[in-house]
Amino acid sequence: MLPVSINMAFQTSGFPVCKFIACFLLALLAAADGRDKGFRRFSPVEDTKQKAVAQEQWFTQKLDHFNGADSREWKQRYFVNEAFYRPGGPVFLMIGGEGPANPAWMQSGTWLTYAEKLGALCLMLEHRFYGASHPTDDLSTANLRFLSSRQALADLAHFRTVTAAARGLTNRKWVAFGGSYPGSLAAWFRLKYPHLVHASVSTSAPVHATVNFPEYLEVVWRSLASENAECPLLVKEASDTLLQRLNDPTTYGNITKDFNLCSKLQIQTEMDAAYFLETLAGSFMDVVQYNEDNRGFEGVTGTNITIKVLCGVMADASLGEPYARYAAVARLMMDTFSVKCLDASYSTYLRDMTNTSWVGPAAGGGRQWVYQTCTEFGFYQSTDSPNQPFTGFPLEYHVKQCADFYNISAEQLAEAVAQTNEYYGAYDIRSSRIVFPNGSIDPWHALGITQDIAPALPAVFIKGTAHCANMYPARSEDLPQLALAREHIFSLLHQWLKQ
Ligand SMILES: *[C@@H]1O[C@H](CO)[C@@H](O)[C@H](O)[C@H]1NC(C)=O
Ligand SMILES: *[C@@H]1O[C@H](CO)[C@@H](O)[C@H](O)[C@H]1NC(C)=O
Ligand SMILES: *[C@@H]1O[C@H](CO)[C@@H](O)[C@H](O)[C@H]1NC(C)=O
Ligand SMILES: *[C@@H]1O[C@H](CO)[C@@H](O)[C@H](O)[C@H]1NC(C)=O
Ligand SMILES: CC(=O)N[C@H]1CO[C@H](CO)[C@@H](O)[C@@H]1O
Repeated sequence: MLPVSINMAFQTSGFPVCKFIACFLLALLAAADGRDKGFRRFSPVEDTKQKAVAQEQWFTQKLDHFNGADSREWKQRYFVNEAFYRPGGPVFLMIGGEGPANPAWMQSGTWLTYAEKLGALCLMLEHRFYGASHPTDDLSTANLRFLSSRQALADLAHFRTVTAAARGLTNRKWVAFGGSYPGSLAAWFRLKYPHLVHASVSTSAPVHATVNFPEYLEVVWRSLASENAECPLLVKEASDTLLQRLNDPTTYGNITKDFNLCSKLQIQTEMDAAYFLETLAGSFMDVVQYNEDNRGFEGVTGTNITIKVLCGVMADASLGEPYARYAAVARLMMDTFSVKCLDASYSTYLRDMTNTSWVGPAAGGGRQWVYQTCTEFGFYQSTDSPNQPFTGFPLEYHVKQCADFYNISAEQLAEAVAQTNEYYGAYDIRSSRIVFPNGSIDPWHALGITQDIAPALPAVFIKGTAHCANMYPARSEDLPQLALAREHIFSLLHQWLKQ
């Protein structure tokens, strides 16, 4: 899944499969547990119960697929579920993303119900540089040059080829699955390696790279408004008030108290203000992105905090002016995640994001994913549009992080993003047997395939659902259109496997 926003404050969501984090929770968790455990929720794999069920296995992988003279190797983690396999059946490959691969997906999830019906062998490969898949000694910027979607696709191709030969599955039909960034990888795997992948389910996939992504917060506005038209207006009023107060240092004592900050608010640069404002906005971004998704099985907590709950707080006049209600939302998030106080300092974030150790505070995925945004995708959820509810974290704030963390300039970033679209085709992807589900509430649909490109490249529109909703296990309270979407995707797979 794609992070809601990148700053560390928000990176929590334990979605190995569907992530795209928000930062708020990360900040919260970091504050609660000390920096070294800040990414705790990135590591649900540590759950011993899950470990017993889905045994981890290791695959010898090349460090650099694009340099025949470099023979260095490393071990990549993967998981296997053979329970549904019937001889002659297809092979399903779940693609890992920008966090640890979570073995919960080897026990639940819609893809397994498809596997059961189709007799598929199920595999999940962790993405290089995330989780326990460490290709290099550390996360230095020099080493991160081996982190890219192209290297990841080549990992998948090599894994697919060698595993198929070893298990006698070379002539089986392989189907790739992924949600969010791995959803894009699923589509691109089929695009670039059509001889290895028969079909792909590319859920909530942002296939179009873009440096600036103000549309994200425009969808947040619409998703909040779909609950209550006043809701985004109240959020806007609150964030404008807060921005004004940031210009007046005499208010900092009150702000520190209102938002339960760990230490007295200090605003020395525009980066400090932007980081603080983004951290607070992140709670809304996170909640909207995952609204009512059935994520509990992944070990995610706080799933009962929905758009309805946040808009309920924003509408509660008994709490005071909108600014006070906004502060109440931040405290509700802290209570929900048992966090004592909020650490929203850019200098702490900078220190964490430049720590290159595998046990460092941002090694759960933050340092790696932001590197990928700076060198491949952009996706910066800026406040540059007038039609969104927040204030104060413009594109420049995001772009400056590329320079601060990795010495990557704005020009390099722009060129890299253009190259990504040139290489994969963005919205003009041409292939076949790829289905693109998208959810109308999910802000990431703004960069996804939302119209059928061709009969063999269909979009599946799910009105009212959030990020990757169709991948989570079905439950009785699911919207009827979500249940229909799952069936529709199944019938496409069923049909494509006969081709
Ligand atoms: C801080 O909050 C108190 C209580 O709400 C208020 O009386 C006071 O004027 C505020 N101080 C500033 C500088 O805004
Ligand atoms: C969410 O669930 C937790 C734990 O079950 C509960 O303590 C909390 O009050 C709930 N919050 C809301 C807003 O429903
Ligand atoms: C990086 O993080 C680790 C774990 O928190 C810490 O022990 C180490 O001192 C940090 N390194 C630097 C350079 O700050
Ligand atoms: C940053 O990059 C520029 C060129 O892209 C280079 O000249 C400079 O030495 C780099 N700075 C550091 C600290 O690596
Ligand atoms: C929100 C969104 O963009 N939905 C689109 C998803 O795809 C269908 C096509 O199947 C479009 O009709 C929707 O507009």
